[in-house]
Amino acid sequence: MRLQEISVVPSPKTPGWLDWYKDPSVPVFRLPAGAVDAHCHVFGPQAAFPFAPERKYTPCDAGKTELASLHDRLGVSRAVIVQATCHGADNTAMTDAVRAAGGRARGIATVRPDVTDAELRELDAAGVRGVRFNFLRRLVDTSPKEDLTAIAEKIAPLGWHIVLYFESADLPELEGFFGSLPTPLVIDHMGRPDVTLPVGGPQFSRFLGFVDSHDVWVKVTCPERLSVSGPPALDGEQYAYTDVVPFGRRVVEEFPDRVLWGTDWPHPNLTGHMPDDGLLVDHVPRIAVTAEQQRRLLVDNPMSLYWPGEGA
Ligand code: 0GY
Repeated sequence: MRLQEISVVPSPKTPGWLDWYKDPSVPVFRLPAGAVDAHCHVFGPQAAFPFAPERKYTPCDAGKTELASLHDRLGVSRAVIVQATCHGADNTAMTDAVRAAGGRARGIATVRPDVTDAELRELDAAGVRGVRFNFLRRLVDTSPKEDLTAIAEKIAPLGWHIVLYFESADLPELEGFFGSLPTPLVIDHMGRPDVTLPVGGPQFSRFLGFVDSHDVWVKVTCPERLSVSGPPALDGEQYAYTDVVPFGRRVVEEFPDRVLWGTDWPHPNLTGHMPDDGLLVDHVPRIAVTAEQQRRLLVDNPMSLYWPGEGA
């Protein structure tokens, strides 16, 4: 059989998978010029960039073109595209999207411990500035700590950082390991707090203490993923994700120079509801209440981490 006759049958989406919101509202809050979406993903498209055999879910397609349109609509200028677990350690969909943005995107990769220096240099040239270590068992098979340490030692000389994704309940067990890592750390989604617990309670205080005593940046992202109160009622009366606001605000107030914001588009693995990305932008002034806090969160902080030395 000739190669062009072999057609790859696309995998069906995971049952219950919700596609990204097709017609997001134009946000009421106007993002400042140069705003960065520091946490988003691309999925495929599957025909061009097949998903990894070891993935734990099969998403819908959500490619670089759709991501760029969303950013135009929301008023986002730059993006940090985080390798999604459905692509395993094949970073080609992500690097293709980063390259296509012509210097206005950076990437976070997933690599294996046997990654070579030449491969890392190639990722760096494409715009990658970090790797992600994922500790969510529903997303990945857990990697041995020795493997993660080996990766950390290989990427440190490039000036990259490590993005950590974990559940708040796992922080006590993981924080010693995190503290041993040789690079700056970036924590996804505020370490996924249980927002039914008090913001001043032991769980979130432990997280804030960890941030305070290490070289750590925090993404105040994913109110839609953390919220128990959920999106607004259909009559639009209730503000979306109210229960997450005190957590985001607390982090922004305590660490104004080390917070990052992002959409998390296309919002993997949400089964209850899919957020209107316009509402996620409107969440920003609830947690960063002053113009100064907003400028740091949306522009200055991500610029200094991902585009050091460049003006917005
Ligand atoms: C997120 C969160 C999730 C998924 C992934 O790479 C991924 O598959 O990041 C999740 O399911 O909680 O940051 O997008």
